[in-house]
Amino acid sequence: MRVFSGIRPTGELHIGNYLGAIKQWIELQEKNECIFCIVDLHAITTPYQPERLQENIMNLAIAYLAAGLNPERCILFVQSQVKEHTELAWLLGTMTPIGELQRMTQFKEKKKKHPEYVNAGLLNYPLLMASDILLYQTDLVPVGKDQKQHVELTREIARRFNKRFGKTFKEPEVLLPKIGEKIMSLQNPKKKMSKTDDPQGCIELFEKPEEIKNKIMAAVTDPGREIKYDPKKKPGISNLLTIYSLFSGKSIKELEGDFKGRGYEEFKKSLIKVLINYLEPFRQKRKRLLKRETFIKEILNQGAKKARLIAQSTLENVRKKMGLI
Ligand code: ATP
Ligand code: LTN
Repeated sequence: MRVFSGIRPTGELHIGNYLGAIKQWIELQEKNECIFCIVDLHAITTPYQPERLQENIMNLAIAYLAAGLNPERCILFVQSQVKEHTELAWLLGTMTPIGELQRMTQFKEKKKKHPEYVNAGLLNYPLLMASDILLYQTDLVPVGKDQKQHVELTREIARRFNKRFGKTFKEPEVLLPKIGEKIMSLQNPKKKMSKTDDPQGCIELFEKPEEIKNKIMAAVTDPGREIKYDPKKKPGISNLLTIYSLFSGKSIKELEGDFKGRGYEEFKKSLIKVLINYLEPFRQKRKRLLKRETFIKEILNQGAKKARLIAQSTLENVRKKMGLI
């Protein structure tokens, strides 16, 4: 199977990004043909600092490697290094009704959040994402739940194109994790954990042990003291149980049994230990990678070369079908 996914270089990764996306990627790379992208052209659709963009790109590349992506088993590259992405996005835009873009939840949310910065790129964001996916004839797109709608739109775009111009694109499937498709903020368990929204509600992938401790101890819990999974009545504890389960490999049922009658504080202290132990190797690996800039740039350049070959072949076919050659 061909697998494609990407993350925007907009800041430090958090455990929501890891559990929703990267953890699946690491497993998928063993048995599939995987392509993972740093989507810098998507990152500039929301307010950003140009002088920090290159640093964010490098940091995300380091995060991918530190979390376990293996450049010998997958293609890693930066979106803007493969020009075919923007060309295909333009072509797909000429056959996508504006209404379909305007009704995307992410567009509506970002519009509300940055009313001063509602640019055409933000509206066209899903076209570029569809182009990322379709250029590589992708079978599977492993993402968190918030991105499901974009993948569904991508399928619709592929179907419409194939119907009008003849079979050109594969229709990709979204792949959501069985649990952890939406990790919630520690400060507001009704909102998703987000790297640009609230840093206090996020545990970063490379967070210092001391900070992990502070943030978990300060995490919002619910009335009562029972450790029970019930997302409606106990969203705070249910979110922490999900996180605990995914990082420890124990089922939620098992954890409910283990912590029966033991209260929130004891549960949180145990979760802190689990998180610190799991994330420590990532921190160590990142430290080593920080000193290897040339090596990382070389991985990204090689990745872009390989990606370009696939992208060029799809784009040439698209241009032909649309009457451009
Ligand atoms: P931003 O705050 O910049 O919008 P983000 O934290 O929402 O960023 P993205 O770069 O949009 O993260 O997402 C990268 C990947 O992580 C996507 O596959 C997305 O679905 C997944 N993801 C993001 N947040 C969560 C979350 N809270 N739970 C599960 N998966 C998530
Ligand atoms: N929109 C996604 C990032 C993204 C992506 C993609 C994910 C851009 N292109 C292609 C999967 C496949 C997000 O997480 N915000």
